[in-house]
Amino acid sequence: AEIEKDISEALENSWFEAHFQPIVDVETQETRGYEALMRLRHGKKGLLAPANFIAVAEETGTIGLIGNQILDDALKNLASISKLPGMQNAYVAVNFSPLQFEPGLPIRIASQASRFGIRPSQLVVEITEAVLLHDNPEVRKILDQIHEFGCRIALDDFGTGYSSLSYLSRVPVDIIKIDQSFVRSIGTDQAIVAQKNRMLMESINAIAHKMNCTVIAEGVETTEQFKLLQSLGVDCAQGYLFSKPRFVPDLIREMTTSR
Ligand code: G
Ligand code: G
Ligand code: MN
Ligand code: NA
Repeated sequence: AEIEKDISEALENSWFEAHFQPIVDVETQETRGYEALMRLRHGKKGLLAPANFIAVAEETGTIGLIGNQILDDALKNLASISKLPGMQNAYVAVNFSPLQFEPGLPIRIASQASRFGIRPSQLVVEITEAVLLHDNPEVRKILDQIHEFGCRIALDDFGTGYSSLSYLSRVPVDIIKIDQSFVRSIGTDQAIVAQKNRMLMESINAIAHKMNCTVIAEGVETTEQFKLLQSLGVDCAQGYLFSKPRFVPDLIREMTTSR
């Protein structure tokens, strides 16, 4: 209905934008890369967050076309950021829906990366376990091809699903993103929950490192949470403490005027 109309209008007018949220190195606090978070800049309604339309786009099958616009916008924006001093190795992590894993995806990624002058190592493909749920050999082959090409695979929302651990042996995962729910309790008055989540994050970090994966903690909002993650030896952090997802031209303007 209403939202379907918004989506088709947005597709026609290229209203989908990838906003960038920095992912920072826990030791140096330098930005290593960005997660691309989709927004729909509606001609009349303003900026719409994906919560309003992703489920509908998945049901109606438009998510593939939306995903293509987001991938292109993310690569184009990363190309601009890469030109700034010291940013030539920055990466962008793009979220992919299960429905996007069709046989044409690896070739599309390769051709769009080359079109925008992005090296494969500068693209991270973020998946959730929804992508892996049925252990579809076709999907695994596609992930293998993307990994072989040189892009990294990140497992998002880690620790919240049904059997996240078993995927680590079957899929070429390079990055594990600790879900924000673990970080959120740190520093609240729920001391026992916080203590248990601290131990869980410590264990996830150890497993991930044993599997040669980089660990990113999400949803970091306070200095206290950040310090704890530093002490746990987590590699990178992402969250409002550093920045909200930003419209990339604004981000670039600030990066070029603040130096
Ligand atoms: O950006 P938040 O800002 O509101 O994102 C909400 C949810 O939407 C998150 O679970 C996120 O993974 C998902 N999401 C954000 N951008 C994209 C995208 O480009 N593609 C897909 N499939 N999901 C996205
Ligand atoms: O599911 P996924 O991890 O892809 O989506 C990340 C979601 O979390 C996005 O909606 C993003 O805007 C949001 N987010 C990013 N950083 C923070 C944070 O520090 N706190 C909260 N509450 N949400 C965040
Ligand atoms: Mn994500
Ligand atoms: Na997440």
